[in-house]
Amino acid sequence: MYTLYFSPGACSLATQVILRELNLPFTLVNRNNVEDFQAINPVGAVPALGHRDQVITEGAAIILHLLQNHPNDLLPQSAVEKEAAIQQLLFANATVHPAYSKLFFIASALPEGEAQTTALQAAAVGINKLWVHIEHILQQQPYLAGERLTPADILLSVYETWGQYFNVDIQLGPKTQALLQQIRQRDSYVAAVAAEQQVA
Ligand SMILES: N[C@@H](CCC(=O)N[C@@H](CS)C(=O)NCC(=O)O)C(=O)O
Repeated sequence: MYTLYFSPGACSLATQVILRELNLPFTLVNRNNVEDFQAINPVGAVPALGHRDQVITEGAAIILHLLQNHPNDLLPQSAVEKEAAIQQLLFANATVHPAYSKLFFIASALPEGEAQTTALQAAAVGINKLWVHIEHILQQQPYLAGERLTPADILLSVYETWGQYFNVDIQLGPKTQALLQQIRQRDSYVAAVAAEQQVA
């Protein structure tokens, strides 16, 4: 049994979707309900995954732990496809996520006004370049890592929702929009969103 520490709408939503895709039993714990969350993850971030006496942190490491320890269709067996899936997982987690994190940082670090608007727009330019790159990939293949769904697609579906919180113009190409919509309609994604709402 796993324990997933989450924050509503955060990147931990993607971890929960993957737990559900793998049919794994888990308990959801809202980070805000933990008295001393830093004792669980010293850097204070979600996701954190409790398992037996251990806590695993870092979203990509958690996902790889789950995929390597449980049967699944999300991590291909062949070396070439597996490498592509891991590369795109890290592209999503280590490139796209930080690009969106800039928006949150700017909004909290700068007071509302011209400087904040300029900085948010500059961050959005960087994000849009990534979505152009993603659209280019999706014009050639149905999923980010090739012919099948891998965790990168799920991560992007969560990250993209964060743009709505900021007054910035983030543009997605048609293939990207279609893929994200398809993922958000999966039973795992719908159930994960509902479960977050049920845990106060
Ligand atoms: N590199 C970390 C980043 C995690 C991260 O930035 N989580 C955000 C939510 S999406 C968070 O918890 N931010 C609040 C904080 O760091 O205190 C990972 O991939 O797990």
